[in-house]
Amino acid sequence: MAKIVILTGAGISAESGIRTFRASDGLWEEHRIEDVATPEGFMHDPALVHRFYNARRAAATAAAPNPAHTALAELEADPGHEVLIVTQNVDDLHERGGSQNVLHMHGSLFGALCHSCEHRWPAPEVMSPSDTCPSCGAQATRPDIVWFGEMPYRMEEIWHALRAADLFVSIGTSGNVYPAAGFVADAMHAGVPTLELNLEPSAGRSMFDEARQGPASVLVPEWVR
Ligand code: BJW
Repeated sequence: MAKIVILTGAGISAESGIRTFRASDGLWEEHRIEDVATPEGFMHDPALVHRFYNARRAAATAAAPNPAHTALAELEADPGHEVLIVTQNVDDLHERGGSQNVLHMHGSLFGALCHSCEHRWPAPEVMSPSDTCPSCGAQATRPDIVWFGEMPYRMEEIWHALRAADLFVSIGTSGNVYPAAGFVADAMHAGVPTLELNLEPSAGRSMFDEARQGPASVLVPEWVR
């Protein structure tokens, strides 16, 4: 059975109407990374950070999976393949598209985390700085999101899967944020073939064995079927 590790980024959800980060109309055009995507930004102005993630949670809830998400679910359902989706995305469109083996390395909009006792629970639609942790009662709740300077989730598991893979595929990511941007090099060093599917060449394009350019809703179903 072929083991396929698939890294996805904001580009796979773009055609579902979810904004990417680094495009000219991307989220980082309107928001300073330091303000909304670092622990320091959260300590400085938790209300601002909650507003940013509340708006993105609402946008993700209103969005629907596109043909790229559903094609990956079809691939996973094929008994000839063992598929692991490692997503940098904090939306739930892979799951709603039918994928089951999904690892959210940068966390989820739909999770809340207590930074006092590290308890996790489903996030309410709207979070605010006055929310209290259902476990310890502290007024120390934050979205369960991996910010800059924090360790992405389940890295050992990801590296292990990468080394054991028969194919590594990267979809809809600019290759600017580590450690995900380093997965192509990790795969290459392990002798795993690599493929990129992206609207434009990523920062790591030259390391991929093959790269195809175009919208994910076209490229991914074409590759899967
Ligand atoms: C389409 C499309 C369509 C559009 N079809 N495609 C120097 C060297 C190495 C590392 C560092 C360094 N300095 C600092 C660091 C560390 C830092 C980092 O990488 N910084 C860089 C800026 C240099 N990384 C971290 O801090 C990470 N933690 C860490 O490193 O811990 C230590 C560690 C040590 C050792 C091992 C392991 C760890 C944490 C990073 C957390 C990232 N957080 C964010 C925000 C939180 C989540 C959220 O709010 O959603 O995650 S940043 C943001 O970028 C978000 C994304 O997941 C991430 C990646 O973005 P993505 O998905 O690639 O989106 P875009 O917009 O960049 O690209 C979209 C792409 O899609 C484009 O290419 C388009 O062409 C394409 N596209 N439409 C197909 N229709």
